Amino acid sequence: MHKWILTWSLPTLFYRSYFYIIFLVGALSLACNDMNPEQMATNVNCSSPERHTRSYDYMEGGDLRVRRLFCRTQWYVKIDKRGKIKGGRDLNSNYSILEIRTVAVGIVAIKGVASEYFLAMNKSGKLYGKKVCNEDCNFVELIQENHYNTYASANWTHKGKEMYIALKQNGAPKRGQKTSKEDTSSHFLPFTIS
Ligand SMILES: *[C@@H]1O[C@H](CO)[C@@H](O)[C@H](O)[C@H]1NC(C)=O
Ligand SMILES: *[C@@H]1O[C@H](CO)[C@@H](O)[C@H](O)[C@H]1NC(C)=O
Ligand SMILES: *[C@@H]1O[C@H](CO)[C@@H](O)[C@H](O)[C@H]1NC(C)=O
Ligand SMILES: CC(=O)N[C@H]1CO[C@H](CO)[C@@H](O)[C@@H]1O
Repeated sequence: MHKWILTWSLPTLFYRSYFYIIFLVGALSLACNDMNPEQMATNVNCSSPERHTRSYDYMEGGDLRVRRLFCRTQWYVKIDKRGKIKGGRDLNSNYSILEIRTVAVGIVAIKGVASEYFLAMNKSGKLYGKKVCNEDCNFVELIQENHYNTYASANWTHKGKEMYIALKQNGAPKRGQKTSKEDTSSHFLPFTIS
């Protein structure tokens, strides 16, 4: 896979085309050529980064970034020790330190470093922590025109609409069905850990 193909195609990455791009990668990859695009998106084993070490370093930090995700509603995404997802403001808390791993082109898995829970969204749009990563843990990461990142479930939609990771004004996670990419509660900045 030549790097220029990725850098060329990523700026034009739309919601509807990411499966196509995954298919393109899948078709070129021996390891995955027996999978259809949806399986590529969902059958990602997040605990074995070796499978996806091809160079997807189009985003700062490459395959694995350790970040705090700061929501435009002024909360950090926090995964507490029992795997509960909520907004936090305490910068001394390790529960808001997240590993953002690229698991396929444009798709990430987000893991709380201290809790060791993955951030997951179920079919109903509920955010929860999951010890063993499955398709609920895969999110499509996009940089929006306003320079904020959005994270839409790679597996679930609601009535054909994407469901986003979002934190409400009070810090509570927002139901996926009620989110949109325009809503400030779904806009995030990935901050490096100082
Ligand atoms: C994921 O990969 C790890 C390490 O290669 C392996 O131990 C584990 O069983 C795999 N899990 C699944 C669900 O395939
Ligand atoms: C946070 O992580 C640092 C470095 O791993 C560790 O020294 C510190 O004790 C942790 N703090 C808490 C509150 O867990
Ligand atoms: C999603 O999680 C919520 C809260 O745990 C639960 O009530 C709901 O049944 C779950 N939905 C699915 C489809 O698993
Ligand atoms: C759109 C999509 O990929 N949906 C899949 C989500 O995960 C479930 C359970 O593995 C599949 O049945 C869906 O097809």
